[in-house]
Amino acid sequence: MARRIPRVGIGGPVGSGKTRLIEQLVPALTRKGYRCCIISNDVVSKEDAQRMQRILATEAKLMPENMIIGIATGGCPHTAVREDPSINLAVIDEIEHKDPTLDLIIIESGGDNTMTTFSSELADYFIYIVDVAGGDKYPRKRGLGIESCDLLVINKIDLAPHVGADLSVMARDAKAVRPGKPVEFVNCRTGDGVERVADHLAEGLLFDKPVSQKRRKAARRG
Ligand SMILES: Nc1nc2c(ncn2[C@@H]2O[C@H](COP(=O)(O)OP(=O)(O)OP(=O)(O)O)[C@@H](O)[C@H]2O)c(=O)[nH]1
Ligand SMILES: [Mg+2]
Repeated sequence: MARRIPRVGIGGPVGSGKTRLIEQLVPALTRKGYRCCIISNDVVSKEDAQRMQRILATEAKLMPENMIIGIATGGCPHTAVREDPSINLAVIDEIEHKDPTLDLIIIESGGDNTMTTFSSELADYFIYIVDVAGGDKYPRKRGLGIESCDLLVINKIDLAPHVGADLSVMARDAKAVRPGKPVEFVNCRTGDGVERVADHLAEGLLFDKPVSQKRRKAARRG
């Protein structure tokens, strides 16, 4: 049996910044020595996967293009990552056989409502991302995603003054609805705060041990 590569699921409402977060997260994780693969789910298109292939593979050369896979789920976005994750699991099975030394598989869910969660069969760590443009009421209005995720990411903080969102209210409410669980404020256009998201992954899922790096060093030693 192939080794189970750690997996992080990223969910959130349509347009909250899931793809931009991955575009910033992969360089941050690469700097820490981790090698990643991406699966991007969407309902009908593969636009996000194609964008990331261009930005992360062709331009930044951080990973091979075939390590960024688009899935057009053709139905309800959370079904493909929770009720019936079989398409995603089949793709992961292929990846685990192709390159078992990868450190992390990042799975983007299609944009959905506030009730998105991932099947534990599919993801080991769950990031839920919302943006401030929906208003500072978001955290206190709750929802399965916000309450159950391992890390809540609040994106587009640059837009807060333009939409009258008070970040301190969001921080206070997030703390109240997710006692003891982390929240990070980020700007995924500039990358501000994304290093801290990478730190959470390193500490909470990858345990600061880049498997690929250790194996590469061992291979060099002979
Ligand atoms: N101003 C600002 N815009 C952002 C930020 N993050 C993302 N965006 C913009 O928001 C839009 C949506 O971002 P995406 O990353 O595509 O969002 P998504 O959640 O992947 O969207 P779907 O996959 O379609 O649900 C894009 O036009 C981004 O450029 C941010 O921090 N600030
Ligand atoms: Mg996207």
